[in-house]
This record gives sequence, structure tokens and C-alpha cells, in this order.
Amino acid sequence: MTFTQERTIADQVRHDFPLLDQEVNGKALVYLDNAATSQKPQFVLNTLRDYYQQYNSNVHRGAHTLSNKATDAYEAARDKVAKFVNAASRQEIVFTRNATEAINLVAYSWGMNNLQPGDEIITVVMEHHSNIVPWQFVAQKTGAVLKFVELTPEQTFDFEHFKTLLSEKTKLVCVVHVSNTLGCINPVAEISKLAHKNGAKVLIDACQSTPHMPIDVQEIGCDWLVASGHKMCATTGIGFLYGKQEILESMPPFLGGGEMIAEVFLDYFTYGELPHKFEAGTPAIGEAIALGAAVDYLNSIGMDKIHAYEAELTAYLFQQLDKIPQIKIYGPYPNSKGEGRAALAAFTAGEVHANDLAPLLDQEGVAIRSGHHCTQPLHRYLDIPGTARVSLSFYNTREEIDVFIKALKDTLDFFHSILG
Ligand code: C6P
Repeated sequence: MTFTQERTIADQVRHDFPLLDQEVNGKALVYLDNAATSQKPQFVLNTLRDYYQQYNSNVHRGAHTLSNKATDAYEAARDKVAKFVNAASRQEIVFTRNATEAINLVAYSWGMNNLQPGDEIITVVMEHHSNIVPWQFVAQKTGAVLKFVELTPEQTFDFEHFKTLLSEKTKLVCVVHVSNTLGCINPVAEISKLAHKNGAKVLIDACQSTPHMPIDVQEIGCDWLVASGHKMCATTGIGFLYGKQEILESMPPFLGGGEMIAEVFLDYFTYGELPHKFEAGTPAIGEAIALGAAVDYLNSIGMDKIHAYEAELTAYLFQQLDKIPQIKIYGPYPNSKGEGRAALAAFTAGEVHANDLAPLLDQEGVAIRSGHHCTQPLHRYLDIPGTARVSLSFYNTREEIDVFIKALKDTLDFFHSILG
């Protein structure tokens, strides 16, 4: 399926997303804040509802039918996620609340126990706070040192700079796959290869890539990869950590409590098998099952097709934004087919602040995000106070981009009329 064919992916799936069919401020909703969180198809909502209506029960504890059903569905969701990212085994998928918790799990369990004063952690100036702050905790506690890869003039990952930072002191490299602000797609397989050559471990933040393109952890070659369900058509409250089995085996539990133990005595405990040793307490059962449904839903469309359709939308978005003189888009430009970057654009609009733009676009029914998008260090690096960000999904249409562009132009005209 391509954009130029008679029915786009959006045409075919749009009715699956009931929330999109509403008015906001008297105008048809145009939801272009998908990088913050995606909308949920009815299939996922039904799956969550069915769990709570029909077999709500705790997992792994029960010797009764409902509990067994919940356990089977919960573990089936793990299988689906494992297959979705091509993990070598289901033991390599740990359910977490979100990507942030997954990074913290690695930081506390691996980082705090394996790093020493003088060891180096390399990350990138474009990272989300979730992939900076946990490493600052680790650095403060262990004496490890954080190093930051800078950007090329095209505002992409500077591989040459990365090479200069790598040394025998590098123990960990943490890189975002797709930047939520620049939209660049980082060469994570090459980064992993080089980091491993230097003996370092690699963590990939795949929050903004798992919803938009096929992910293969074995091809990337990373040691850990994290993602949030709510950005990939699932609900909030569920995310996952992928970790290579032998590395997860070597890591101590992050949290203690029920579910993660084998035996508990008054003075000590032994912990359970993977992946349960990292899932202390009652998990988000319905939400995990709904994540499995989201994976089924995305697969039913095809991640390749989603990526290709979103690239066509990206090409159109950039063509239209480029026609507005005041707009400056950050990150690399796509090629004429919209490839080479993610389907989002963070931009400034001359003297009009992003935080003033978003509420006015909202009056036209257009939902975008403004501010620093949890990438304050990147905004400081670029010396800008904030950006407006439009981020697309496979259920968006070219017509919605037209509505956004018109609303943006009208808003800028309004500002220019009052600013003179
Ligand atoms: N970015 C955005 O509007 P959580 O909060 O754990 O689900 O996701 C954190 C996160 C980590 N890495 C990247 C690259 C992300 O984009 C995000 C979430 C949202 O861009 C909310 S700040």
C-alpha cells in the first residue's frame, strides 16, 4: 500500500480509533501529538475491557481458572513482544511500567553494581531526560563519568565524535534510536558494533522507533532495549525491557517483593527465574495483555507498511512547512520520499514562542506539543528555549496536515498583525 494508491493505511484504519472522531473547541480534532502518546485502536481497548470484565484475576498465583487464564494471556503477551523485537527468547522480555522504568532497572541493577570511579558512560546530547538522569544517579553513586556525543552540522548523531569518546574506559553506551525532537534515526547497529569492539555494553532507547518501524534486537546487536507501550497503540502503565539473557541472568533484582522470589526465609531469599526476577509485585496484567493486542494490531498492518506510509506523510509535511518562511525545522531533512528521518518535526517560528503557538492551534482543533519535550540539554545545546512539535502516526492523513498548516499560517499571521 502506498500513499498514492486509492486507499491509504489511514483510510483503512481510521475507524479503528474512535477517539479521533470528535470535535475539540468546535473543530474536528487533528491529533498530531503522537510522539507524546499514540491513540488506541478499539481492538486494544476491547482487549483491556475483556480482561477486566471477563477474567480479571492475579497472575502466577492461582490454582483457579480465571487466574490461569490471566496468566496465559499475560505470558502470551510476552511472547508477542519477544517476537515483535525478534528477541532470542521470551526470558529476554521484562514488563515494566514504561521505558523510563526499564532504563532505571538497568541503571540500578547493572550500573550501580558494575561501574567504578573513572569508568565512562557515553550517551548523546539529544537524549530524553529518561536516558540521562538515571545515568547521572549512577555516576554520582559510583564515580563513573558521563560523556556526551555531540551533533553533526545536519543535527544527527556525530559518529566521528563518538569514535573519539570511545576508549577502554567506556563501559556503557546509551543511545536513543529515534530522537523525539530531532527525528533523526541513529545508526544503532553500527554504534553497538563499535561499542562492543571496545568492550562496552549498549542500551538503546527505542521509545520513538518501536511504533514506527520494524525492530530487530539481534540485528541491532544491543544488550538492552527499552520501549513504552503507550506510544505503540497500547495503554499507559506498561512498557518493556529487552535484555540479552546472559546479561539479565547476571543482574541482581531491581525491586524486591512477591513474584520475583523463589524462596523467602526470615534472614534471606532466593530469587526466581528470568524474567520474573525483575517483575516484583502484581504487574499491570490487563495493560500487558493489551500491549500484546497492540502488537497484534500493528503486525496486522505491517511495520514496513507503517514506516513507508509515514515516510510519505513526512515528505508532505516537510514540503508544506518549508513554504512558511519563518519556520525553522530541527534535525535532518528527509529525502524526497520522506525517508531518512522520523515522521515528526520540531520547529521554531521566528519571534513567536512555541508555547504561544500550541494553545492557538488547539483552538483550531489541532493538537501538537510545545516546550522542551524532555530534552532540555538538547534545547540548550541548540540555544533555543523550546520548539513546537508535530508528530505523525499511520492513522494521520494528508488532509490533517493541510488543516495543521492552515492553522499554523493563520496563527502566525495573527501574531505578525499584533507584533507589527
Ligand atoms: N517522550 C514525548 O513527548 P515514558 O515516559 O517512560 O513513557 O517515555 C520516556 C521517553 C524516553 N525516550 C524517548 C525518546 C521518549 O520520547 C520518551 C517519551 C514523550 O516526546 C514524553 S516526554
